[in-house]
Amino acid sequence: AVNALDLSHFSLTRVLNEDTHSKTVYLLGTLPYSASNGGETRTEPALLIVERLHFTTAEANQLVAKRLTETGSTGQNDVYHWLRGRLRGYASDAADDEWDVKLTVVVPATEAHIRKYTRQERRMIRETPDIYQRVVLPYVEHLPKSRIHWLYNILDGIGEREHVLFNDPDPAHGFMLLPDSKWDKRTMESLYLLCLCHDRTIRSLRDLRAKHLPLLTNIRRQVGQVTSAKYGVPANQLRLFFHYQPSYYHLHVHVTHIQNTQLGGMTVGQAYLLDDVIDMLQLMDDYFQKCTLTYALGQDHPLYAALEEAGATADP
Ligand code: M7G
Repeated sequence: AVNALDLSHFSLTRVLNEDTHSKTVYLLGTLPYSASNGGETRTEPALLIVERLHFTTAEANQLVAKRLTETGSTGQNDVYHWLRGRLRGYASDAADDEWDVKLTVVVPATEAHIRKYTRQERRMIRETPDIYQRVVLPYVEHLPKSRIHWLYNILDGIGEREHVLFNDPDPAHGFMLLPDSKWDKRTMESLYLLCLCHDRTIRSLRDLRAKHLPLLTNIRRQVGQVTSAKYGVPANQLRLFFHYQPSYYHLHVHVTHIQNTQLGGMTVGQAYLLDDVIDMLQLMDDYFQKCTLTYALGQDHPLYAALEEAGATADP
């Protein structure tokens, strides 16, 4: 026999955990319960796990037309616009300052944006220094500068200036620190900041040399101090890393709270710890010019076809 549980009698003792990524809360409480053999009802300790369901395709199709209401702007930079909104029939009795969804609008959206966000198959790439020189570098050099307008806007003090947390203006080893647009700027466990260096000549990990160590160690030292003072999150609770391939070819460091385990951008072969990179450069000046980088790449990525043609997707 199945016991009918009446959750209206659940009495909360405490919240055990919250997973900001899977939108799940783990609650401990008590619940009146009788064993299936018809014993008496007793109040037992009960663990309740509540997970917000994701949008189904049917819901996604209806979302904007039928359910999205009361949107309000929270910011803009170049073609990126951020809003928050309410969903009809979702949290109708939420307090006035509570929002149901965080929205990002890219308009006008380019082919590159559309490809980046379209579900696609991925393959492992082994990018040798030779393939980097022949395939990747020419691609990076021909990317329209408009792709990183948003980033130069920030460095020039035009975009998102009210959000900048720290600025060391030194042209060689200085950088800016501000919230990444993925962060809701509220949930400490999903803290996500972005470090943009002022040097505009470093495109990615591949360009890093020992001469950049003062920049990297400066970031290492200062970021923790800022997050400690501002958010009470010290350096040993932060994960600092680079992406390869990045979407934007101007060197930047991702800064996330250690509890933020959003796997998307932190997987092996995509994320390179700042500390490891510093160590490698201390051991070897031209490590990133000589190494083979192995990473997963979507088949719709503009580099994919050329990399396949060059043999970078072949078995080792
Ligand atoms: P990436 O590794 O080049 O690309 O990181 P990814 O998006 O594939 O991870 C770029 C980072 O910059 C990402 O974490 C983005 O969320 C963040 N980002 C992108 N844009 C367009 C903006 C923006 O306009 N403002 C801010 N603050 N962050 C952004």
